[in-house]
Amino acid sequence: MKSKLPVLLLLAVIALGVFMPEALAEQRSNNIYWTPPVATEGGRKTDTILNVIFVLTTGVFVLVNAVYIIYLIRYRRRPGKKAEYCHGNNFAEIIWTLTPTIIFLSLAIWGDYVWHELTQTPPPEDALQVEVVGYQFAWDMRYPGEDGKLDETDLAKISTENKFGLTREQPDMTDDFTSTELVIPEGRPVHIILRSRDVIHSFYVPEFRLYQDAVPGRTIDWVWFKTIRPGQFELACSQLCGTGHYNMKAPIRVIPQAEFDKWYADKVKARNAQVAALKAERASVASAR
Ligand SMILES: [Cu+2]
Repeated sequence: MKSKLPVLLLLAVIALGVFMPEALAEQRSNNIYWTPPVATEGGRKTDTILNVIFVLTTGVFVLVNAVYIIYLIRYRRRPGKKAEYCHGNNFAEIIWTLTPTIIFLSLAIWGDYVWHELTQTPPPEDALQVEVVGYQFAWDMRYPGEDGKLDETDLAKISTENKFGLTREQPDMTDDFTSTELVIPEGRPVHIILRSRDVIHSFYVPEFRLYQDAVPGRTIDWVWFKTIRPGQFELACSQLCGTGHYNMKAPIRVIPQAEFDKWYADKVKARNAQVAALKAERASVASAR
């Protein structure tokens, strides 16, 4: 008797796919069988490759199976029909070897070109620099303050008092401000300086088609992207980094430039006030001595 196990397994897998999509993708209510709508220029390029490969493989799949089924029926064993011997066809063999070779090579070259473009091209001059630091179990963003650039850091200087490892003499006097959400002006290149304070984390935003590990002891400075639409996204750590990993996330807000400018100005103002208060406090302590 034939075992029914493979059939039962197949049915179970199909049932999982049909009845459980909500459980697997609780954030998404539509289009759950495809990638989430893209939100960056680079992501569009990645998607084009993905779509072309998908169409290509679907076409080949249908074609191969159609030929297979046609031949099965047409050349099946029938009474009175004798099998014919065929040694092969050199021309046909050259064609079906060359065609996939050319397709595979083109895909590899194209993919490599886009990969190079997305990861090896330096960010544009006008890119907004934001440092994103992962730690167990949250994200810290550091934005350049009034002077327009991020203060220098040294990984060896990271401590509880100096959590970004700033090299300046009084790290708490930095003009840079921090944020627990990643706020991005729409359409402007954003250059992410990625670091980790403890273990390996991962900067993963599906809508940006962006995935990069943050490795302790390293400063990763090649991630940059340009958004193409406003929206609310989520930065979720994508490397199992400990017990709180499931909750290691930060909101991402892509907003129009004007709205961003206002948010930014408010943050700079608040930071400057903090630094001024700190300065005054220090001065009064010094004069009391
Ligand atoms: Cu993590």
